[in-house]
Amino acid sequence: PTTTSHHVFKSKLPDLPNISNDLPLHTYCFENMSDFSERPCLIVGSTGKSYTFSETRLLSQKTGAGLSKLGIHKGDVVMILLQNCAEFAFAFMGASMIGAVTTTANPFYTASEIFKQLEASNAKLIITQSQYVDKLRQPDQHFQVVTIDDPPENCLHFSVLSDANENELPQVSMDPDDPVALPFSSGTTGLPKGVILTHKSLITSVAQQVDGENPNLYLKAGDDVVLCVLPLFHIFSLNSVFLCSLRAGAAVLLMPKFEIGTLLELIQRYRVSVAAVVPPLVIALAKNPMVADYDLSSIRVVLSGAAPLGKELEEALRRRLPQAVLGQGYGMTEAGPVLSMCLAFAKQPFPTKSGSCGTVVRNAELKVVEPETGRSLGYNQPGEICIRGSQIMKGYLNDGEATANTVDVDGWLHTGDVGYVDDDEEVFIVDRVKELIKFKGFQVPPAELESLLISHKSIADAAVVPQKDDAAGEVPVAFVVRSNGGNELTEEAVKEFIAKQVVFYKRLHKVYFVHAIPKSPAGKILRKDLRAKLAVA
Ligand code: AYL
Repeated sequence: PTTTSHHVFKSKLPDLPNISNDLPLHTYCFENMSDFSERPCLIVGSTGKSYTFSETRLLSQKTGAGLSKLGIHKGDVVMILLQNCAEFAFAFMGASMIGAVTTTANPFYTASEIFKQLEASNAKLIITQSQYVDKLRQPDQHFQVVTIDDPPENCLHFSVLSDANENELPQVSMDPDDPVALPFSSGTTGLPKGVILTHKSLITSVAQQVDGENPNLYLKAGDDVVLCVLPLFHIFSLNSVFLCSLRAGAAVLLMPKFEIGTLLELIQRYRVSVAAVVPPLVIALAKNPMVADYDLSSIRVVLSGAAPLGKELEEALRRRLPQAVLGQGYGMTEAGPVLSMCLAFAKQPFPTKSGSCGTVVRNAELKVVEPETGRSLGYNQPGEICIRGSQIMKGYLNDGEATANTVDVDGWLHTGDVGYVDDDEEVFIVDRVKELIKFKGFQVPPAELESLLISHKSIADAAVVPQKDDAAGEVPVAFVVRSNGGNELTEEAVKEFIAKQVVFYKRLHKVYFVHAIPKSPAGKILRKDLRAKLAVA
C-alpha cells in the first residue's frame, strides 16, 4: 500500500488557463476599468459622496505620488489605522503603486497593541483619524502621522497625499513576489505576526474568486453594489469585498461601523445586491425586528465568512431573504486568504448545502490530513485542512520558524482547522486544533492574553481558551494560578487588568482560579482538557 499517494481536492470549476499574477496588484485591479470607468466604484455611506472608477484610480495615483513625496519608498511599510472610508482605498492602492507595503490595524486597538504592530512592521507613516492620535504620542517618534480629518499638532492632513500631482508618481519596477500587504495574524500558535502577502498572492486570490468565464463569485460589472461594513483592516473585507469589486467593476458601499438602523437604511437606499457578512451580522439580519420595516429585496447574494455559521441561523436568514443566495467563504489570513467559497455564487451556480463552507477555489489544491500520521484522507473523513497554491502567504515577517511550522517543504499551508470534504466536493469545518479564539470573527490570540496575565505579580501561571457564546461565537476565558501572596486576587481585578490593555473583543469573560494549569511533559498547555472542563461547567 502506498502512503505517498495524495488525495487532493480541486474545484468543480475548471482551472483558469492563466492568471495575470505577474502584474502589480493595482494594475491588475484596474485592468478592465475602461469597461466601467464612469460607474461608481466607492460610495461613502455616511455622506453619500461617490467616486467613479476613474476618480478612484486617479486619487490612488495622487496618493501614491504624495506618499513618495513624504519619503515613502519601495519596500517601506505604511500603517493604515482607519475605519472604512474612501481614503483607506486610495492609501492602499497608492502604496501599491509605489511598491510600498500596507499594514492594516484596528483603530480600536490600545496604544500598546498598535505599538507592537508598528515596531514589528517598522512602519514609517500612519494614516489615521484625529481621534486616535493620542494613542500614537511617543517621546522620540520615528514615524509620520497623516489624518483624514483636521490634523492635530505635528500631523499632516490627508490632502498632502491626495492633492499631489499624479504625474510625479515614481516609476518603480516590481516583482510579483514583492510584498504589498502585511496584515497581522497569530496563525496556529503564539503572538500576532506579520503575514507577507505579495502582489502575486493577492492577484491569484482575487482571480480565483472573480475571474474567468464562470467566476466562483460572480460580481456584475457596473451593476452590483457590494456592502462593505466589515472592516477593511481585516483581510476578508480587504480582499473579497474591496479588491474583488475593483477587479470586477462592482461598486463598494463603505460603512465606517455596524449599526443596524443605518445598515438597513443604506441597503435600501443604494439597492445593495451583495452583502459580505460575519455570523453576528447574520443574527442581526435574521432576528432584528427592524428588518421588517425595510426593503431588502435588492440583495441577491449573502457571503458569510471568518467564523462558523450555524445551520439554523442560515435557515432563519433564508426565510427573511428568500430571493437571495446564502453561502459561506472559508478563509485564513495566511492563505491569501480564501480557501473555499460557495459555488451557488458562481455565474452558472451549483446546488449547495446549508452549513458548508463552499468548495476549494480554482487553481489551488486542498487536502485533509490525519494529524497523527500526516496521511491525506479521502471524502467524508475529518482531518486538518491544508491548502497549496500561488495565493498563500510568502511567509511570516522575520519569523522563519513560525513560517516553517505553517507552510511545509512541499508548499502546503496547514490551517489548524479540522474539516472534511463531502461527496459533492463541499468543505465542512468541524473543529479547530489551533490556539486561536474567534470573537465575532475577530482574532483573539490566547498567547497574547497569557503573556499579559503572567506579567501580573499575583499570577503564577495562566491559560486562555475559548468558551462557546451565542452572540459572539466564542469568548476568551482564563484559568489562573495565583502566586504565593496573591490570595487576595479577584476575578474582577484580573478582568480589569486585561481590559485596560487590550481592544474590547479580547477582554476576558470569565476567570477560573485553579491550582495548576494542565500541561504536557513538554510543557505545552493542554487546551483540550481546559475546554472539556468548560463544557461540563
Ligand atoms: P482569519 N467557517 C468556520 N470557520 C472559519 C470560516 C468559516 N466560514 N472562515 C474562517 N474561519 C476561521 O485569519 C478558521 O478557523 O481570517 C480560520 O482558520 O482572521 C480562521 O477563521 C482564520 O481567521 C472570505 C471569507 C476571508 C472568509 C475569510 C476569512 C478571513 C478570516 C475571505 O471570502
